[in-house]
Amino acid sequence: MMSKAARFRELLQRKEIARIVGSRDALTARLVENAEFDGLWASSFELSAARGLPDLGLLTMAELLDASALINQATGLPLMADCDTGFGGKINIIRTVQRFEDAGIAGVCFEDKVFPKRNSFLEGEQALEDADEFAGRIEAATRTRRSDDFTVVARTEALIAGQGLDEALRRAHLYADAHADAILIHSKKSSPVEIVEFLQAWQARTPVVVVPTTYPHWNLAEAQAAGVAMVIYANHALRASVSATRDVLSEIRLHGGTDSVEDSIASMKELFSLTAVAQWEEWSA
Ligand code: SPV
Ligand code: MG
Repeated sequence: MMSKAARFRELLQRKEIARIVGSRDALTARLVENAEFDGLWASSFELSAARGLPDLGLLTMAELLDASALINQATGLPLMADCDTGFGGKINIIRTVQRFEDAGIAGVCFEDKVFPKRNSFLEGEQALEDADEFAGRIEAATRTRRSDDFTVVARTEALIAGQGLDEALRRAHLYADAHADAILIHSKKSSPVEIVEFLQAWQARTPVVVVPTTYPHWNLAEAQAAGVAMVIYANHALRASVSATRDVLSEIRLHGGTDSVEDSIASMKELFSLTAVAQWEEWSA
């Protein structure tokens, strides 16, 4: 059987665009698998939010690893971990790759911002790391992995930082020279125009990953035609949970009971199934 890392690499390289989904816990990962997506994203935003924290580089490497390993073990889907800026300098990136590969994670993504990074959609300054320094870290990451299948994605935040297409391309080429397997190009524009310009100039030098949070009307077929290899639906499961939980709690409070929400929330039977109780009962027999 192919390893998860090999399957993730295949997702990036196949003709058909791949779709992975932010999953903050094992249960969400099971829902993602049941909905037949291709893989999982351990999102720094979602994992921070689930702990009541902002996405400001507060999670430690050990916290992200612990969460990623639990999510990874819950399904057969390959998982890419969002390792932010890599928790420090080059040696921290090296240890991060060692630990995540050992945990059976399929790949990691590092972004070229200064630690502690700020979520890409926050207003205010987005400070970029020196491009050569970051390329050196990516080179170290790719040298460290034991299996060639373990994927290292380099994410450039040049567009997020308002530095324009030329700087995004300069950085992406440096990271590809440093053997990044794919480039994640992020944008906070409400249209994919700067992503499309990037893809046209990039000429498929490596697979390209995008996070279409702010340009949701760009559909999968259009993204594939423009040359995207993988999309990340980074925060939709969390946002769906927040709105559903908020609405159900307010309904219960308003009606003084749970009768009116009973039909709209997942049944206990569904939860038993998602937690594989039948399998565990069989093992305990
Ligand atoms: C995440 O999901 O943590 C990401 C994507 O890195 S974004 O929130 O858009 O920065
Ligand atoms: Mg993140």
